[in-house]
Amino acid sequence: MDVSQEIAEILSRLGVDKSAYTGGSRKIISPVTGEEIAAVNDMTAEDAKAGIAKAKTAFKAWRMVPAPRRGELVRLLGEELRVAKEDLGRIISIEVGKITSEGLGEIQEMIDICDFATGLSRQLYGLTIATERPGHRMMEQYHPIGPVGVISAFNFPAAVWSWNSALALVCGDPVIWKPSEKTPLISLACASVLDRAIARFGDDAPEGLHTLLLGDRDLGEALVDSTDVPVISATGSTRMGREVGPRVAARFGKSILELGGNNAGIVCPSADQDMALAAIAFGAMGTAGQRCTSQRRVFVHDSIWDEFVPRLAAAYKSVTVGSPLTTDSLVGPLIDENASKAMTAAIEAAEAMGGKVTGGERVDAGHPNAYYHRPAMVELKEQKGIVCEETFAPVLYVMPYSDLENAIDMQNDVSAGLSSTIYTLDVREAETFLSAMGSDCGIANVNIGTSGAEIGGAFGGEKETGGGRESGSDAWKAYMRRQTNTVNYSRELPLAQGVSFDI
Ligand code: UN1
Repeated sequence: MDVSQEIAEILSRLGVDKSAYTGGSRKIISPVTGEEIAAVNDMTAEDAKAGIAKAKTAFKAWRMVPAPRRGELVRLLGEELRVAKEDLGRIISIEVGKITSEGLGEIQEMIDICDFATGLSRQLYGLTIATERPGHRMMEQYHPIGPVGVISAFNFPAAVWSWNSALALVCGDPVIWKPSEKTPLISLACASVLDRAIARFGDDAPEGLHTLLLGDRDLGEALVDSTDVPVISATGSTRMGREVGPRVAARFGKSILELGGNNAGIVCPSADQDMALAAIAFGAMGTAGQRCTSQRRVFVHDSIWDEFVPRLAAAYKSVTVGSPLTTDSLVGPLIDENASKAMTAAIEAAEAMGGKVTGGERVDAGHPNAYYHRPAMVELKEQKGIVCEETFAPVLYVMPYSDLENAIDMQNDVSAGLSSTIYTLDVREAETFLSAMGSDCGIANVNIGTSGAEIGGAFGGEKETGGGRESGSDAWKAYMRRQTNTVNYSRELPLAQGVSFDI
């Protein structure tokens, strides 16, 4: 069966109407084969406006549904995702090119956040705070804030939506989703799965609780500029975030930005080298280097360079590159020709700086319009030029260091600040890396890779990564408005700070 037929069967099984993905003007190409697998109609800015208006009405009802009851909807979504896991994972493999276990892993991440959010729905706590005035009580509470606009990227086309939606829904907020124009099919499938959960949930889920906007950037712009969408959660390039952030701020909206990464690891003399090798292999070559958490730089201590770097090069030579739909491939295709060109250009730039390249060449997987590359590592003497930029492809820059403080400075000396890691068995080195003088990233690990974060932690990073936090910990607070309440139950009116105002 060819992939377009398979996609059609899966989508119909998931309840997606055929008219949604056939006969439209936007051709959807599978990176696996380079063939057209669907043709989707773009929506218009008018559709976006209508979606926002519906979400605004839905908000009025949804905010009054008790949070634990809202959690029940997300629990049902988790159940539906469990049932649809294989199908959804397969769509991701076909539409984005992730290998099977990574496609399924992405759906597992969605199930996990649903479990998290269901529990969270009973824990949207504020504090009670001691007041200086007698006969008074002070507390804070969190209230639903309004429709949340979610703008997501191709590389985590479903999980990023679910991190945002599961939290937003339990927090009492409708969601309007503008996915990448490269991934409408998994978006349609996710919307359909959520509709199934809503149908089981019952009447207290208002119409307009979730809206999918398929199409170009004008749809995203409608969200970004609307005062009816108080929160915009945007995942994508720093270039995109640079436009979104100020526009949302200009209307005093809140944005949660999850942008680029240029994630590094440091391999110390005491490192468990087998473990470091496996972690770097997954971090740098996994998902064909197309995660924002992908490892792009590694600093290897001089004393172990000659032992470690050849082993890494051997892994780059032996990794299986090929169709993600077969079980033995570890590295699938790049998303499109542009990604392939960017990869080649980065390698050429690094070579021009004297870099020694292993891998990187295009691999013939029998599909001339699909872009498979062997992952590349480039050994360099120092960090400069292209190394300081994020190239969304599997290119790893390998550089030596002699002093840990200097390695930490180099790792921090890029504009992005998402993820980072250190491989060491030395507690002083590990703790230094995690300390105030250590990694400046939102994620800093010890003896695991830069990618593959669990949903329980807050996910996001500093500097040009945008500063937003999604997913676990207390990231939910960004989806609610905080209110401080002071109640006077006395018969006096003492003013704060001892001010007197007698009339
Ligand atoms: C992304 O690439 O946008 O840590 C998100 C990870 C995943 C999420 C990546 N849990 O790699």
